Amino acid sequence: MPLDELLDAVGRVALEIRDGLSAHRGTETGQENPSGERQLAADVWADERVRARLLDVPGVVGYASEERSTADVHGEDADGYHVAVDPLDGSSNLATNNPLGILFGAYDRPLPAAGRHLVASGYVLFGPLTTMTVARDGTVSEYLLERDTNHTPGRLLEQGLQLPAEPTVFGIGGSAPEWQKPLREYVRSLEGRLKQRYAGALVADVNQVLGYGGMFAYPQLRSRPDGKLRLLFEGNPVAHIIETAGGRSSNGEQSLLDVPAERLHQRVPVHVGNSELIEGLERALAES
Ligand code: AFP
Repeated sequence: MPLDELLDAVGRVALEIRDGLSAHRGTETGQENPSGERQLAADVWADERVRARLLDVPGVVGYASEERSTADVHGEDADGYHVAVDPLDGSSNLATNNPLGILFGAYDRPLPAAGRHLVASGYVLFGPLTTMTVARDGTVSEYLLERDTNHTPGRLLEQGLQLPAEPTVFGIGGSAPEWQKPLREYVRSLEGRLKQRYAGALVADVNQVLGYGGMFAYPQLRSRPDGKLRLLFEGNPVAHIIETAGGRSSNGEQSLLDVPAERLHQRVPVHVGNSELIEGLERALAES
């Protein structure tokens, strides 16, 4: 099945990238990506690798990434999977050897497209273990990625992952003085009940929400009314994973999966986690 082949290809290229990280550490390109952020040599290298491997998969006809300004569509026929990738999510963590990973979503139509058109999404986490978490067919599964294994896309660690009912952690990007006042007050109401933990890489911050229950947000900031994260490459895949695991996502008003996608590199405020926390946050923002 093409989707299985796509996931298998993500797993294989992830191991190549993990092996090449130390060689690409610390090198600047002096360039910016299409969102105007500093581009590291590791970002460009990972993007080339992932693009080549994924466009080789039968059934994958389009590739878009945070690192290139336009989508790459192969052939005349637009039917097939259009893959949106953050090839090295959290790459600034490479300098300090903190966790980072790969984020991806496979859409059934040309990009940009809304998250409702995702047929699968997932992330690879380069942590103490290299794991791949995938949402497809209404189920979230976690795989261990290892070399020399017969398992594809990896050794199954868990199937049917659901957010724990009792949340324990939260992490919020940006600095508190930059948040809207209702968000600051909402966060204050969580303190004491939840523990604050923030990795600075979306894959790691979402992974801990999936494991412990809680909330992650990269909200609207005074200096960035649309937040920092990109809808196609970051917001949609994590929303799809968290919603499939029984949680909720929001741009502050509605599910991220319903946010119309107008531009490839469009930013969006991201809030994901246990339903009661995201509903509480939406209420707090609406009352402002
Ligand atoms: P980098 O890829 O530049 O490290 O950015 C990572 C990221 O896009 C996302 O993975 C994090 O959630 C967010 O930015 C962290 O941003 P701050 O550095 O502002 O905390």
